Amino acid sequence: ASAKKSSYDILTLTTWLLKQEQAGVIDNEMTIVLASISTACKQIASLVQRAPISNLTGVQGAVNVQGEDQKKLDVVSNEVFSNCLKSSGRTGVIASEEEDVPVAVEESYSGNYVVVFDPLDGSSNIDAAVSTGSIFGIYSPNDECLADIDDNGALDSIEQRCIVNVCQPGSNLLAAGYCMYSSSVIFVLTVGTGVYVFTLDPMYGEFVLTQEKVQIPKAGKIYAFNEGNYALWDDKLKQYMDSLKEPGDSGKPYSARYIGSLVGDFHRTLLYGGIYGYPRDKKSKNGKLRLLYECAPMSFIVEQAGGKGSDGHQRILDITPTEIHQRVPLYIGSVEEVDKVEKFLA
Ligand code: P6P
Repeated sequence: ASAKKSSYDILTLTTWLLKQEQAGVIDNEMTIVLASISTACKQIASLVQRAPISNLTGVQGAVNVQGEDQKKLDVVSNEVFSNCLKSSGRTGVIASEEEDVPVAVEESYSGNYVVVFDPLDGSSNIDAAVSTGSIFGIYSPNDECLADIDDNGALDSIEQRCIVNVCQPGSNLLAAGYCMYSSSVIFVLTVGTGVYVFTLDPMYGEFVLTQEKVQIPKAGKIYAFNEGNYALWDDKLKQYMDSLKEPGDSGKPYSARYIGSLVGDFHRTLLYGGIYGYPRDKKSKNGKLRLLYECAPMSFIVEQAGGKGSDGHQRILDITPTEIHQRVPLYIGSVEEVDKVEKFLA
């Protein structure tokens, strides 16, 4: 007989990971990498929540490879993420939004996963205590590609091997997730068997399972675009945007919601339905968001929830990066909403 569910039948992330390992969905090394990522996210959550107290708001005074002013917390979050991954001993290569090039991890001694991450996305919101988040994706090493190149003796430097390991299409992702630092600290994860949501219980510092096998609504009347860029958009995109403002069959136009933090806008879209978009424009020919550690992980998650991630014409997960900080336009959310914008852009 199944054991009676006690009121304390709580499933923590740690227990959930061990169950996936026991079921053969992930191996022990992946379990440890994901546990180390969740530890990094808990540390970043506490840093973010106390930023004004511990003088961690404001800029670091440096510019990153993206040409963006690094916030103090960008730098600290990157160190926290990198240190947790390195000390896990299971990662071979890490690539961060905050690092110019991928880094080979010397400390790894068992397993050599490739981890890509944006340690603190939306950090311009920190000083106003608005939602931010960490985004990550995990690959196996790109052995096939390395073998081809090795056969031709074309590859010599460690750095080049790291770049080859990292430049894989999102369809190769084994796991992806994000941690949102908001009114709750929410850890969202997929290992290819659906999307699971965990909420940090501050009473004892554990992520607790609060939603399983999330399915995004097939359609939704909320759109998240920065319409301040409207004048810079293609005419077809302007026609799409104008169409959202017409009452339409339902008699009600869409609602605009824009947090200015991909993790916050994405999480609301995942649960309520709708669409988030960061299009290309006359200034930014490929849009703003990075394929490797923003668009691909989010697209893996949304597809696992029955949604769609597109660059306006093709599936994000089918795009192979040619350089690690490559930008792509992003339209992500409910299938019917992404289909609609693709039709306008065709
Ligand atoms: P804009 C944050 O810098 C970010 O990368 C995403 O998190 C966010 O959705 C977007 O850029 C906001 O960009 O140009 O609208 O301020």
